[in-house]
Formats: sequence, structure tokens, C-alpha cells
Amino acid sequence: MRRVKKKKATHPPIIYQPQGKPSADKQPQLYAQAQYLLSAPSLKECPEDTGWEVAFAGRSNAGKSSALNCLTSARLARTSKTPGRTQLINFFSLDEQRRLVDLPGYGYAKVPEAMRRQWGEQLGRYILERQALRGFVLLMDIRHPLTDYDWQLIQVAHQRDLCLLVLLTKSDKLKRGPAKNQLLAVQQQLEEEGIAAQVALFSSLKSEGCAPVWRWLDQQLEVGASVETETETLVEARPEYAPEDHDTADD
Ligand SMILES: Nc1nc2c(ncn2[C@@H]2O[C@H](COP(=O)(O)OP(=O)(O)OP(=O)(O)O)[C@@H](O)[C@H]2O)c(=O)[nH]1
Ligand SMILES: [Mg+2]
Repeated sequence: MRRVKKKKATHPPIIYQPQGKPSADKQPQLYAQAQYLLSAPSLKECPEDTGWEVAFAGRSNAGKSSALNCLTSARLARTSKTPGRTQLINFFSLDEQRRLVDLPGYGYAKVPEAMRRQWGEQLGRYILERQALRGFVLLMDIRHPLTDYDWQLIQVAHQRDLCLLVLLTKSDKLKRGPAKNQLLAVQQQLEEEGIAAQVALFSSLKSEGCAPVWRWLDQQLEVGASVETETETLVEARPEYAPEDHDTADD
């Protein structure tokens, strides 16, 4: 009997597989054109202190780099399942005068005490001294909001009267109801402490929550002032980025 040779199954190569529903948000050109600028180990190595800057801060592993990647074009900032990965102040330019900044995460217990203290100092100096700094995005894992370190940062930002946007990240980890409750609880605690801040849910994994962040960033970066930008030009929504859901560190 003639044996029929089985055909080998062939699969088309997987180029990009979105993990969530495509976002309905349209990404403004200003954020799509973001480029890596430089990484500074301390304040004196930062770019010239002119123009407008918004910093992304939060505990190690909160999802800062992932959020930056999601809001901009692609894999600009390095993400990791190992907390404490971002040890430098990373600058990304949007145009000649506007930058987004990925700050080193704080509060990671395994980082040696001396290094933590040194980073605390650099972070404090950056926040208090940097003239270009116009606002702060504080990112907190929705399951672990408002740690002592977060409060310290909020107080320092408050001292300088910096605008604050609080993002509760990894919102995909909770169902809609509990996520909303967590949002309300955080809003209430900030209000009780007299902190004026916008609070919003955010998921890099699902590309959810980008539009309000872009609007808020536009305000802090005074988009439209002095430098001609193309924020009116909207490009297709979905940044070609979604972090892998390998966030097992504190599940
Ligand atoms: N489920 C889920 N996981 C996420 C999300 N955003 C980030 N992660 C995961 O969380 C981990 C940490 O993300 P990073 O963006 O590197 O966090 P970071 O705050 O920059 O961390 P450091 O640089 O160490 O301070 C990674 O494993 C990401 O894949 C999200 O929206 N949903
Ligand atoms: Mg990082």
C-alpha cells in the first residue's frame, strides 16, 4: 500500500499579536514621534534645563517604563520582570523642547541600602531643582497603591506645586468593579490629605487609559506654545507595543 506522506503543518510567522482589544484612542503625533535622548546617572548629566518636562515616577515594578512605551511609539524604555531595572534618569524627547522622563523606581527591598539612599537623594534633587519639570505622573500598581514611598514623593511634588496625575497601573489585574472602587478610595485619600491630583486607571497590557494621559501631558507640556507641533495630526491608535504579562513578582 502506498503511504501518503503527511504534509507538515505550516503556520504564518507571528509578527505582532495584540494581547488586548485594540484601543479606540488615537495617538497624537507628538507622542508617536518620541525618541530616546539620553540616560543620566545624576542631575548634572541631565540635558540642558530648558523647555518642558514631565516625569514618570513610582515604585519599582509599578509599570513606569511599560506605560511610557504604551503612550509613545514602541519599546523606548526598557521594561523588566526584575524590579529595580531602571537605575538611570532616562530622557525621551518629543520635540526640541519637550521631554518625558522615566525615573528610577523606588522602594525595592533588594537594592542595597547605600544605593537606595543615593537614589533617593538624586530623585529628590531632580524633583526640587529641575526647572523644566512641569508635572509628575505617579504610577502605582492598582493592587498596592499609596505606599509610604509614594506619599514621600507626593509631598515633595506638592512642595514644588507640581501638577500630579496618579495612574493606577495594571488595571487589567482587577475586574471593573473592584478597579473602580480602588480608584475612588485613592481619590478620597488624596483629597483627605489636601492633595489636588487627577487619578485614572491605566493598563499598558490592554492599551487602556491612554487618551486622558495624552490630554493631561499636553497641558503640562504646554503643547502649542512656542514650538510648532503637530498634535492635530492623529495617527492610528494602537502603539505597536504591549508588555508581556510576565508580572509574577507580586501576584
Ligand atoms: N498585567 C500587566 N502587567 C504589566 C502592565 N504594565 C507593566 N506590566 C508588567 O510589570 C512588570 C514591570 O514593568 P516595568 O514597566 O518594567 O516597571 P517599572 O516601573 O518601569 O520598573 P522599574 O524600572 O524596575 O522601576 C513587567 O513584568 C511588565 O510586563 C500592565 O498594564 N498589566
Ligand atoms: Mg522601568
